[in-house]
Amino acid sequence: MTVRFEIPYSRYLDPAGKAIGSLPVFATDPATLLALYRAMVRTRSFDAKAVALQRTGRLGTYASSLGQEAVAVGAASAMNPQDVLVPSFREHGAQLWRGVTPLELFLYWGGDERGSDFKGPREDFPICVPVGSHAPHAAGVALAFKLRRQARAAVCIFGDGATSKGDVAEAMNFAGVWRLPVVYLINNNEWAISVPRGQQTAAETLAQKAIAAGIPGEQVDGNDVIAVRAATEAALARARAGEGASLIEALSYRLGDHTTADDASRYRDDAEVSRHWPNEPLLRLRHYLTEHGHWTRDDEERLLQDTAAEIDAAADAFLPTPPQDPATIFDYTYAELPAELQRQREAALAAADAAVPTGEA
Ligand SMILES: Cc1ncc(C[n+]2csc(CCOP(=O)(O)OP(=O)(O)O)c2C)c(N)n1
Ligand SMILES: [Mg+2]
Repeated sequence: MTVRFEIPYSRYLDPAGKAIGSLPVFATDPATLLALYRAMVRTRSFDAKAVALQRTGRLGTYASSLGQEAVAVGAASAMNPQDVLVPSFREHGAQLWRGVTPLELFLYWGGDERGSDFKGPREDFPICVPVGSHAPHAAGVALAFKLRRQARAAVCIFGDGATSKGDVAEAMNFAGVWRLPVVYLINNNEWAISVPRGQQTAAETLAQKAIAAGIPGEQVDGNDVIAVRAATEAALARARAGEGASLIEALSYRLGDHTTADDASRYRDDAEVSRHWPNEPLLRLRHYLTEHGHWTRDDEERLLQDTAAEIDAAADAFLPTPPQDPATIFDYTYAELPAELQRQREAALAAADAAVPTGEA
């Protein structure tokens, strides 16, 4: 018997902001589209400020999401508040949409554990820097929802590079067998630091990795926030209906460096980046909104001013925050600290006490 599979692809707005066919119901409400646009602009504004703070020595290494705002915002906007976001390190747009504050994100990227103690989405997971290691955590969250018979789902976002990790394959396999309410979303930004998508895997699509796990897999235009949201909504509806896990591959592009510790010009052609700028996600939604009479130049000016003021105020609140006690790096992983770590914690405290103040030097 021959078995055939296919990987569908969807897009609603082309790069010029023209609708291709009919839009999903949520996208026929201008207020919804305006909220998505504002959230993407707010994310870009946050990214710009974070990079500026790092460049002036006031923030740790930072991973900008420039050009990939639609992936994060599209996904988060499809979620219910009681769902759980399990992000990696480039989903600021999703976290901000969910109610994580710019101040919390600055604290986190400034190395302060309090930045992960979200006052808003209490059950959302903290940022996961180890590539792909949060995919099994998301399956665990989904298993808990299933055992408790709750109509909730987990949304786990990771990059193209993460799809080569065993953790991701194992998590999807497990989620497939147990029909878990989890949505795995790939932000395929075509690069994993200096490894291009073509060298990441010989597979024609990343979405087809779903086939081996026995879950639906699809591709969407990741620069079209409508397409990302529509696909995530459908996957979440399946999850809540007991139909199990899904994999969505959002095709986007990393317009910036990998992080502030990277210089992409050493391995990537500027011409390639320039070719991708016209596809970026804010532009096409702005074109669409302007074309349909929902957005003006004044609206744009006001939004840029308002978001800059909000982000600047968060930075002003972050900068004078006194650093945490160094011993706190031991405090948030274990309910009861193992003896060896307890010993290290005491040594860290003693070293901090012994440190001679260096004054203004
Ligand atoms: C387990 C692990 N190995 C290596 C790294 C170093 N590292 C950080 S990001 C990254 C590439 C990730 O690429 P991708 O999954 O495409 O995500 P992107 O950074 O493009 O968003 C690597 C190798 C890490 N953080 N964790
Ligand atoms: Mg990548």
